[in-house]
Amino acid sequence: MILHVLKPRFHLLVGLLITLAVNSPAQTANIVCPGSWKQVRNSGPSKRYFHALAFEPRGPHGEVVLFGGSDTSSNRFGDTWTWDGTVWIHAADAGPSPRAGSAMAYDSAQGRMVLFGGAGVPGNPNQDNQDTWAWNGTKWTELAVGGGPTARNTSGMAYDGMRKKVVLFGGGVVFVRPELNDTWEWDGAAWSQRFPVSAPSVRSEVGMVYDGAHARTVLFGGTDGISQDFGDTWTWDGAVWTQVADTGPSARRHAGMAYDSARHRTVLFGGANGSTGVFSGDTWEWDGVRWTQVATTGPPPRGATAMAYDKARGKSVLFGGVTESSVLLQDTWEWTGPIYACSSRAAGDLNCDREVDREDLTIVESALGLPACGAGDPRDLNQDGKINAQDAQLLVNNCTTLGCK
Ligand SMILES: [Ca+2]
Ligand SMILES: [Ca+2]
Repeated sequence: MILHVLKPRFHLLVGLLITLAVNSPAQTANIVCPGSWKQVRNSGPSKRYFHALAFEPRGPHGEVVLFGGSDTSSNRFGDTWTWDGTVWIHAADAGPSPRAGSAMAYDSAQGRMVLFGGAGVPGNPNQDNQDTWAWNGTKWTELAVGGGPTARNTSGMAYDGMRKKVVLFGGGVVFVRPELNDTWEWDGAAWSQRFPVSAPSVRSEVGMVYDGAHARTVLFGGTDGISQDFGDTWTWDGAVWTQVADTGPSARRHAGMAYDSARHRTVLFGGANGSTGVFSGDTWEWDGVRWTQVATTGPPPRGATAMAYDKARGKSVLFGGVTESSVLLQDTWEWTGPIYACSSRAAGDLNCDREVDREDLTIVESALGLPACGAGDPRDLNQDGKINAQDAQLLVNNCTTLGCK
């Protein structure tokens, strides 16, 4: 839900814990080199929260796309920005009506960004939208579709690359309770509602990403919009929602969440608990089985933030949000994730999948210029104490698959 209501609450965990069988157990939860946050900008899009953020691969690299959001006086934004790792570019003002809490994901099969819903129509910032839009890198086009999800805001959305579907879950309607827990899929042309036998409880402001290594959409937390925030983790395989954890990050709504496809990790940062009023600044990673807290410091604690993984540069990008004292933010941060231990590691295999390939090269490139974390830093292939271009070249020489260079 868009409106923040802080109320006393009690915590209740529901559901059955089922542990996923994972077929790539070589990467362990032990960290060899810690991750690091870096603030890279404090300008660009105006300060805001409830904005949408997602990565689009385009041209030789690609960029992170930001759309819309709100200030704390319910002034909605309809601007589109792109982040290329160096600068924010104001890319468009035309497009979906100014709004907050849109859901956005990049549809790789169609080669375009897809956006659904959000709160804000001309003259009424609290009316929810039911429209579907596509961003082609230059402009927004409204896709003419009938049916589809009802008008709503703050749904979860992720792109299932294996099944080539945009998955949408739940959300809320301003001033209306309860929140929703319906599951929908967009195939590039039409929305279809799915009717799984079970699903996460009604909620909005979840974190949702697609975990390509496990071929699952991952959903974390959210709020029922009344009295309860959640700390449970679920996965969707296209047919079944399964609760896979009830431990990990504390109960919260609207954390930043992104999937690091090079390191095969879902990254979560911050979020707020509307009942306790606690705003978080912790960083966690999900490996398909369990959550590991990987940082306690970094960006200041915040809620209603957004995060996306920059696949070209191997970093998770965080922008904006709101602090516990209702101060809006416009800072940009990048997370270079930790390196985990492998049960046995071939030189250059940084994500422990027994291949030395483009993913591993991305991991080295994301850390260029950093000092090695120690004598055993697997990114420092020439062991000169620095992660540098020589390491990237050595890794390319070790490549076991085509397309590494
Ligand atoms: Ca690898
Ligand atoms: Ca080196």
